[in-house]
Amino acid sequence: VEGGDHLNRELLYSLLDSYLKNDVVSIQESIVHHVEFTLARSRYKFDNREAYFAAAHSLRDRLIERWNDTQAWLKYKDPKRVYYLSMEFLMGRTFLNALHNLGVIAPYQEALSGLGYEMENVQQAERDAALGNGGLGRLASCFLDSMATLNLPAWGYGIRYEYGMFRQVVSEGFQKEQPDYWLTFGYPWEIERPHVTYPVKFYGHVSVHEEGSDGRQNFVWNAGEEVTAVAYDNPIPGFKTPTCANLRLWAAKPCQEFDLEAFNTGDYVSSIIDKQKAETITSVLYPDDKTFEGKELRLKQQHFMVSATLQDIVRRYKEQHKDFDAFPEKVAMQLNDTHPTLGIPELMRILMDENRLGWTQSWDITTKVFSFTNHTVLPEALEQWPVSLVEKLLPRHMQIIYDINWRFLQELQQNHGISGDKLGNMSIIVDTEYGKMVRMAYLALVASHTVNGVAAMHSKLIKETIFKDFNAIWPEKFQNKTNGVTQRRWLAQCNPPLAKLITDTLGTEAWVTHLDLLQGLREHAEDEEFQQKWAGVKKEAKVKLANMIKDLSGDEVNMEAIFDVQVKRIHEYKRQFMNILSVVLRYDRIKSMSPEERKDVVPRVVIIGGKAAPGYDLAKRIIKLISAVSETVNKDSEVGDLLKVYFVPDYNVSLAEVIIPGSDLNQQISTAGTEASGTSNMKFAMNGSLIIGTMDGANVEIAEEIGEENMFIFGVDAKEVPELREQREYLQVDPQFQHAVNMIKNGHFGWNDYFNPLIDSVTGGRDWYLLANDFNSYLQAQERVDSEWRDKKVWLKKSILSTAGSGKFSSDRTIHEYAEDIWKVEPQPPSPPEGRRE
Ligand code: AZC
Repeated sequence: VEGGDHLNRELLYSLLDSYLKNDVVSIQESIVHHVEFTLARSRYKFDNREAYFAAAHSLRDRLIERWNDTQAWLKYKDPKRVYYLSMEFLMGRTFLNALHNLGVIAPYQEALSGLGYEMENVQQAERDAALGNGGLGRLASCFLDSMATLNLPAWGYGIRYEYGMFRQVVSEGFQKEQPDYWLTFGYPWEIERPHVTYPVKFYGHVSVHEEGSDGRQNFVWNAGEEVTAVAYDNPIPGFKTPTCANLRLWAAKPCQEFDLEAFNTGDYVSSIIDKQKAETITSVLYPDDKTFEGKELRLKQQHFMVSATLQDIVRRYKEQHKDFDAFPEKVAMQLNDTHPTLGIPELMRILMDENRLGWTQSWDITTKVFSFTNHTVLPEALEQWPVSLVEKLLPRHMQIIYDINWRFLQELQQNHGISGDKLGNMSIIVDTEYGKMVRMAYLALVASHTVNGVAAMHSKLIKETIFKDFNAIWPEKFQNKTNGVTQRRWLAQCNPPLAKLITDTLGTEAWVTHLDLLQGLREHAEDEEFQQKWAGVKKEAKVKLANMIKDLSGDEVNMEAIFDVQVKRIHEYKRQFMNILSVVLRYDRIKSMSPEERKDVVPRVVIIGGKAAPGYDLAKRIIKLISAVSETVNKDSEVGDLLKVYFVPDYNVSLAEVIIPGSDLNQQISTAGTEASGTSNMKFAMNGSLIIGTMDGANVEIAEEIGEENMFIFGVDAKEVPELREQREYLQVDPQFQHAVNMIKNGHFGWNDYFNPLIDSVTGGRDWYLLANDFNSYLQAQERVDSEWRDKKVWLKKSILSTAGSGKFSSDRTIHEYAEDIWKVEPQPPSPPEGRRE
């Protein structure tokens, strides 16, 4: 269907009626068709993996119908669109999600089983798309699901890394990183767009030309290197809506025409090999989520992503508009942290140098389209690129950044009376011991109309700390958008028994798009019959998790135990070390008990998982410590079933989908003021797992919703943290903390020398994250956990209330707020012409 003025709506909707049929036989036909013609295998003999690929292709066909119609519809309507720019999308698997959102799980299940395949086994053949590190990347993926479900005219833009997040192997307790070459057997969910390509330039120099009668200066960037960006589209189906959004990921390919010269020097083979270097730009995801590393390749990746994206957005706009006047009414761009901030000078460059707009108009447009999200206050994560590097790689962008800064500093002086040190403190460019640096967060702030934090407490903190001076001059720029997660993946798909119980109890499935309805579970929280059903559902999920542990360790775990889970990236501020110290004490306490006393111990299965950044030495030692404690504890026959500890290797989205539903208790124990939001806390709460945690990030708002009395809150307040850090050296160390530390130091779990740096990091007046300080309060919270577990009714009530109170934490709510308060975009449900359909 051609877009524009001549789109025939009648035709569009007759196409909707002619969509591929979803009856079992049609699905079987399409699967078998793909076995034969896409995979070129025999339709009489194919294995689970081939069944997966064929089923995926048949589903992909159905996604493409929706994708094409949604995009044609948007082209016809030409509404304001929002583009979510992110260096990471942690998608996980797609098969079940697409089946669920299209409402075709049952017919596919039947179709597959009719052909002799178990849906469960077929699903397992899919590899995770792990193009992200952790919270920030997974949030982007949850947002895509919500944007599609809310029928927003939205696209995600990112990079198609060939190697995603590394595979973590734990060998003798040590983390080893293995490459995740996830595209080996092809990725059926992407659509290659060989015709959607853009040149992306690097290096070289800028020349100035006087042009026209007014003597206007024109800047021409003569690049030293050019690569081609090729688009790969990933359809993002909304839940039970024809809307299918798009995630466009860019891959780098060598550029055909560029430096033909090199080929004439005689060294043909070297020239080819040189060209291959282009592809390295999109070869690997940087696996560090919180420490900034000023690597040139990373800067190249960032520019590559935003340059291709902006060219694409501008091209789409220009297809339907003759000048740039309406650009801010048609385009909103969200920067997911500062990683895509180079989009700002790139848009300025495109407008000024390629479209001949003046500075004032270009700046006016730029500041109306960008908004930016900050995801952390940890200073080591803040991006600062050396001016010398930016200058070398992107000479024109560096000039533009200087200009932006110059004008900004003028404004500070003239309109805000700022001078001296304060002026220097706010400058985008700063002189440091390593030379001049570009502070990317400041650049993002100056050019964005809005900046937001990701939970109420975090949004308040950024105004008081890292962006204090900016808040003083532009308070209206600052907003909060508390994170959320998609209940489609994190409840409906990953926990079908619980989803069914909720639907049966509420008498409606509407919570799948209106999560607030979960409130309706509150009135059943103390109903004994309902509690029994709830317990049954939790048991089913625990069995799945127990099976996973069995596969991992060979152990049959005690189903009566509390399944106590901490899964997230390994980081000092997240305090996995504090968790394991309390496990050490628990172990020691059980050991010192008489057999009679042991009868009263509440059994625990402690499950910890997460990846350490490959260069993060202390985090790697924490993994080894968990493994060492696990080894000693699990084989101690005196302790037996009362305590087990497991480190789950290679924690990822698919494992999370098993671990989260199966947990009774989850740990969200970061030092107050360090975890911007957290999002697993929301997923756990939705699945009826109780939180033991600090008043940090979104835990604060979760406590408001489900009630502090239904969580196990402990630890100091964020307000107290700065002062406590000052006093660290002089504080009395908790004796139990000292005891646990000593056990490790004295070699109780072996490897004592190896753990010294870890111990040093929390003793002798260091302890930046205040483990010793919070330890006693943490142990008391753990005591409360045990005592409340003993009373099954109390626990079940709290579990039900956790789910009932998690309605606020749907990414649908978050995205709705972004759309209304920041992007000003409206839902565009593909709607039929008057009088047709429904
Ligand atoms: C994370 C935050 O640490 C986490 O608290 C938050 O829930 C998540 O973003 C989503 O907002 N941050 C990151 O993963 N990375 C960076 C650079 O902050």
